[in-house]
Amino acid sequence: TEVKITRALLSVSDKTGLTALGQALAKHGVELVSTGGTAKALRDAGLTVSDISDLTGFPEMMDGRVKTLHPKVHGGLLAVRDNAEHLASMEDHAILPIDLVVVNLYPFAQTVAKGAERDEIIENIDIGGPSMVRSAAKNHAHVAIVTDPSDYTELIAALDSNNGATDYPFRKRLAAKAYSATAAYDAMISQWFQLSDQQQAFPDLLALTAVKGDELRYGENPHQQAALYIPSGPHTRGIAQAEQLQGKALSYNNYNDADAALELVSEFRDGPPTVVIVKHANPCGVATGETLLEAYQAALACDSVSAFGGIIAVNRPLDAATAEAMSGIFTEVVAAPGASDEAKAIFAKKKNLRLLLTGELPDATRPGLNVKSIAGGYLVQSRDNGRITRADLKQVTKRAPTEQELDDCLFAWTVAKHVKSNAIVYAKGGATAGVGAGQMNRLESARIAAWKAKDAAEKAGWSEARTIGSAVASDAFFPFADGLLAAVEAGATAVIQPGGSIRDDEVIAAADEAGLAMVFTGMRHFRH
Ligand code: 93A
Repeated sequence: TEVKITRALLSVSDKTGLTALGQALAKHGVELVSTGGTAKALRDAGLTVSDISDLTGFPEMMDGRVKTLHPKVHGGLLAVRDNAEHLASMEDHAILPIDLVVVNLYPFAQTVAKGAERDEIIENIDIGGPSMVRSAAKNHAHVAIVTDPSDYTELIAALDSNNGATDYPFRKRLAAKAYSATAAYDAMISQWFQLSDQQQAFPDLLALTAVKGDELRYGENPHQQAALYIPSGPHTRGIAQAEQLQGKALSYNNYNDADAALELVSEFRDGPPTVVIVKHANPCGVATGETLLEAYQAALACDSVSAFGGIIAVNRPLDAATAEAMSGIFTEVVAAPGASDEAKAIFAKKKNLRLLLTGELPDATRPGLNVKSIAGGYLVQSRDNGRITRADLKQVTKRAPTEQELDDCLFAWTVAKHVKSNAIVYAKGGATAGVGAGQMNRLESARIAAWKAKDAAEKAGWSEARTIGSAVASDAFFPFADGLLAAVEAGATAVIQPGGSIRDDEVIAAADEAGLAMVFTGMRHFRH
């Protein structure tokens, strides 16, 4: 079962570890044959290599589409070495045996993930590579096939301990891995082809083939089982990839809440210091400030009761003063792009707090997908990456909003996008004043948000609720004037909402009557 390697064909896109492997093979007297880029890399490292075109007698042609697709290659891979007829054919056609193939394929998934044009993606469908992999793996009785650079070390060790030969069990294992690699590669390509032209703009769909990662202690409730799955295809770096510095493993609910917090704070990636506090996947306090500490204090003041046991995300590396302030109440998770050594030391004393370092925050405007399971199927939609700027706003009331009102409108709108519908958010001075989430009618969300703001003012000892002089955002249009009137009653002076109700005229009239400034966004942000 031992096969001494005399000739190896190397053709790799990922050139990791190639030189060391080439040197090891040369040491065992193996003749190296390679395709263009691989041959160049080996030669640059001082190794002797023959070109595939010398072996086939054909030039590499058609932009490299035809390089190794030739009977001299596939005959050399597929010939059964103890079959007289096969040997005669080799003799007749001057086909040389190839005993080792080292191939990794054109980076199809990476090309999709980087958002390449269609033509470039198509060009990255490897044909010759998988063909060689499959030929060599079929003939594993005689040929070794290596498809993963992380197997080079084992191959080199095997050759060193075996006088330049491979044994059957090793070749069989490599063959199994090789077919897995080509199967996964083709599955990925097939998935991409199944997407509509429009969907192909969302490479995350390829991520639907996820692999099981950590088992979670339980699901949303203790009687439910749960696990975290990480996409095998290209995907965004998110909360699932964050580095956990301390504390016990995250639970299902922790992941869900930390994701909500990170997604919202990412809206402020290029903004001033911002802090988001989340409970049950809804923000209960969001604020910007001159410093993170200031932002944290303002976010906490919005709803200090709900913030207990909350999940915090910030858009700046954590500093000591903010970490110290956060240590004041029980917090489940803090997610930050980074943290100073002092901040880490402060949190190290809070054994139950989980500190997650995310690195650079994700781009909130990236394309992507949301997947939700329903009985018997999945609902898949592009993620809500819609964003409104000042230029998109349409003034619909007689009074125009002031600069401060406009800022507060846009801030409240951004937060409302991340609040479960029906969502009503009051904001003032770059901080939420009251959040009404998840009610079955808009009026109730408006009332709850106002009531919470009043409660917060009492707790903080302020003379009045921060809804006085605030801007209010509604994630969808006000179907009647009543929701808007509740906001007037709470003291809001500016309103931001999508517009588009058949009763817009009534709502605008009520706003004018109350002296409000109202702008329409023309975009809705339902979230369920
Ligand atoms: O375009 S191909 O499908 N046609 C071929 O005949 C062929 N032979 C090898 N792609 C082909 N390859 C691939 O080229 C290999 O799978 C490998 O990924 C890549 C190595 O090219 P180079 O050595 O020029 O960097």
